[in-house]
Order: sequence, then C-alpha cells, then structure tokens
Amino acid sequence: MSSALDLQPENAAMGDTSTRAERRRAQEHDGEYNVLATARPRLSLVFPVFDEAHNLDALLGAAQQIASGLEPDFEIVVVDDGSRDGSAKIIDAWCEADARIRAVRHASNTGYGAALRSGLRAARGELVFFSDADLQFDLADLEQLLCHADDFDIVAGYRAPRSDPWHRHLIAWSWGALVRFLFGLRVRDIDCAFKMFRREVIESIPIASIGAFVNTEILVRARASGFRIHQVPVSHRRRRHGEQTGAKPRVILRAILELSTLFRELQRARRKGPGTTPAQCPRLVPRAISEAGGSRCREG
Ligand SMILES: Nc1nc2c(ncn2[C@@H]2O[C@H](COP(=O)(O)OP(=O)(O)O)[C@@H](O)[C@H]2O)c(=O)[nH]1
Ligand SMILES: [Mg+2]
Repeated sequence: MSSALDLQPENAAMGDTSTRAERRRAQEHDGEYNVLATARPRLSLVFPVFDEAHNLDALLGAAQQIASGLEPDFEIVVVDDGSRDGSAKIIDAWCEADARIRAVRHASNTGYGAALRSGLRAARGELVFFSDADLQFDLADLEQLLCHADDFDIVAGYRAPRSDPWHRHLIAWSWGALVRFLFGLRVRDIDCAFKMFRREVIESIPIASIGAFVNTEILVRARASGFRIHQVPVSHRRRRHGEQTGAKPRVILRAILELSTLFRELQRARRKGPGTTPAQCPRLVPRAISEAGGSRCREG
C-alpha cells in the first residue's frame, strides 16, 4: 500500500523540489485531496471529522494500533468536513507520518452524511468500517465486527448501554419508532456510528443524504437490496472533548426532510412495480447472534 506521493516518480524525474506536504496540497481538487493508490487493502477505517482537534491524536493513534493488531492490511480514511479548529493540520501530520492514512477534505462544512459518503466512496478496502472521531466508541470493539465479516454483508453495532443524556435516548427511541413504521426497518440502534460493510454494499447503494439521516438511508437501502445485517453490542462512553451536535434542531430538521425524500422515492418505486421496494427482505437478521463467527466472537 502506498500514498499518492510514492506513486508519482515523475515529480522527481522532472526535478520537482516541492515538499511532500506541498505536493499533497497541490493534489486538492473539488474540495478533496486524495491519494492515488492501486492496491485494495482488506480493511478501510473511515472517520468523518468536524472540529475534533482535541480528539484526533488519540483517535488516530488508537486506530493505527488496533487495526495493526486485528488486520495489518488496512488503510485509514479521514474526512475533514471543513473543520475550523486546526483539525486539518493534525490530519496532515498523521498522513505525512503514515502512508496508510489518507485524507479527504471538504472546503466547507457540508454535513455528517456528506462526509460519511465521501469517506465510504474514497475507501478502497474489501471491508469498510466507519466510526465517529469523538472517542465515544472503543475501537477495540472492531474485533467483534470483523469476526462476523465472513457471514454477513453489514455488521452493525448497537450501543449497550448508550452513554448520552436522557433526551438523546428519547430522540433515538422516537426516531427508531418512526423509521420502523415508515420503512419497516427493525434494527436496535440505527444511528450507531460503528458499522462495517462489505465492499459490494458500498458500491451498490446510492447515498443521497448529507445529514444525520445517512445511517437510516444506508440501512433502508441495504435491506431493500437484500443485504444481510447482523448486530453486535459495542461499548459507548461520554464525549470528553468538543461539542455533541447530533441533536441540534437544524440536524433533526434536515434528517426529517431527508427521511421524507427517501420515503417519497420508495413510494414512487413501489407504484412502479414489484421488486423495487424494500417491503420484504428475508435476509435481514434483526437480532442474530452468529454461530459461525469463530472463537473471537463475543456472545452478546
Ligand atoms: N462531517 C461532519 N461530521 C460531523 C459534523 N458534525 C459532527 N460531525 C462528526 O460526526 C461525529 C459525531 O458527532 P457528534 O456531534 O458527537 O454526534 P452525536 O454523538 O450524535 O451528538 C464526530 O466524528 C463529529 O466530528 C458535521 O457537520 N460534518
Ligand atoms: Mg458523539
């Protein structure tokens, strides 16, 4: 695996004396910079980031260490969604130090869903995992997702217990009920930012949401496509640095608008004929505990 800069020998041949950082910045286009690499790693870890300067060193250190122990053939994709707090510099430094860490950058803050979509699209792994950058999850739980990777298309965490204020539990419960009612989607913790997908899922599912609805959209569409979903408990802790944004009125309003857009799209598809709606999906396993996951799998 190698970074774009390693794959650009023409720079040296043409007497280019710019630094690695300058050349990487020069690759920025359409608000992103990305590395050009050819090999497909086994595992991608994707982190959407908005103003997480206080958390990034601990996050990327843990990601590097835990991924090395679980699946040495990995890459890390960090999506900086227009942070204003110096996150970009920290991400640059990590990319400089480790070619397995790649960055995607949005010129301005576009939204959690847009950042997640950019990261999932940029990821090259056979398995694509994502989580938040705010250290609320324990990346060591990735082991529990990996041990089900051979048997399911999506392995989704659910926070057990969820360490958030009571009003977040209430919002999550109401949202879950609404999604179950409208889409028939029965998962324990829709918005849990600890999920892993087979590459096929990422490549076949369109993602339109740019806000927090993105998790619901992915799961609804995955279910419609018949992908198998397995759920595992993961640990969760309070955010120690930075601000929680998931329950801001603007975020909730955008999620409701995006929900209604998807609902109307699926209604139109349903009217067009069978086979185009997510009504039935015999492959969904709402609360399965895999028997075939191997000895590393924790019973939950
Ligand atoms: N890309 C992007 N990420 C965001 C945005 N807001 C929050 N995040 C990231 O999304 C993750 C979860 O954010 P957080 O505010 O803790 O959400 P909550 O835990 O649901 O309240 C963190 O990695 C944040 O950096 C945003 O506007 N854009
Ligand atoms: Mg959080």
